[in-house]
Amino acid sequence: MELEQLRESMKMVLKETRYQHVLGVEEVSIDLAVIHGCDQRKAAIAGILHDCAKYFTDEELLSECTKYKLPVTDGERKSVYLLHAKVGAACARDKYGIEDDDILNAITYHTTGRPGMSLLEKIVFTADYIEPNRKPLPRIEEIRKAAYDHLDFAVYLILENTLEYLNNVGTFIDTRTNETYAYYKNIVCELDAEGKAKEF
Ligand code: DGI
Ligand code: FE
Ligand code: FE
Repeated sequence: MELEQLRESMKMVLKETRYQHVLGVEEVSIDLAVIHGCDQRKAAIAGILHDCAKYFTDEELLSECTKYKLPVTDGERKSVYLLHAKVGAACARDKYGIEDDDILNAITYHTTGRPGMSLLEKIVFTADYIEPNRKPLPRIEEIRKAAYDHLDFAVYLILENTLEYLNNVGTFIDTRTNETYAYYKNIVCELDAEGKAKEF
């Protein structure tokens, strides 16, 4: 499918505000792809489709998991909306004909991240958080700057914010989110305060 067709499909299945978010993620993903040397078309596709299952109800998400034989973790059972990421990837393949594993993984891991993400995965994870249509989030300017200068540092800051938010709300935190945070924290411990690699 052409990019415009994918956008049209999203316009049909998402609410207007969510559709604007998707266009924002597409645009920022392309920007980050240019800056960090990633495939722009893949970034655009992943950006457009990352929330394609966002409108599913909990029941639908669970039944899609059965249909596509997707395993459901304990964390996902407690916070079923987390499944919009992996169900989204299954739909991207099944309904929108996406076969590229890197794009599908970028969709699967856009909410929790995962240790050792590919460049495309980090781009979509970050673009999802910093796109201009999101309502203001703490330290957003610092995170936007980091996204352009040092992507791993941006991923770390996003996870730090997300975990603080989830802890404040008292929501159950998925093991994968904690693992991703620990992994990127370990990486940035080797960076200085500006997010630049320390010289050894
Ligand atoms: O779908 P979006 O709203 O664009 O963004 P998203 O897919 O990153 O989902 C964001 C929400 O997911 C946000 O409120 C934080 C939440 N989240 C991230 N990691 C976890 C989590 N929620 C739970 N319960 N557990 C997690 O580990
Ligand atoms: Fe999402
Ligand atoms: Fe999103």
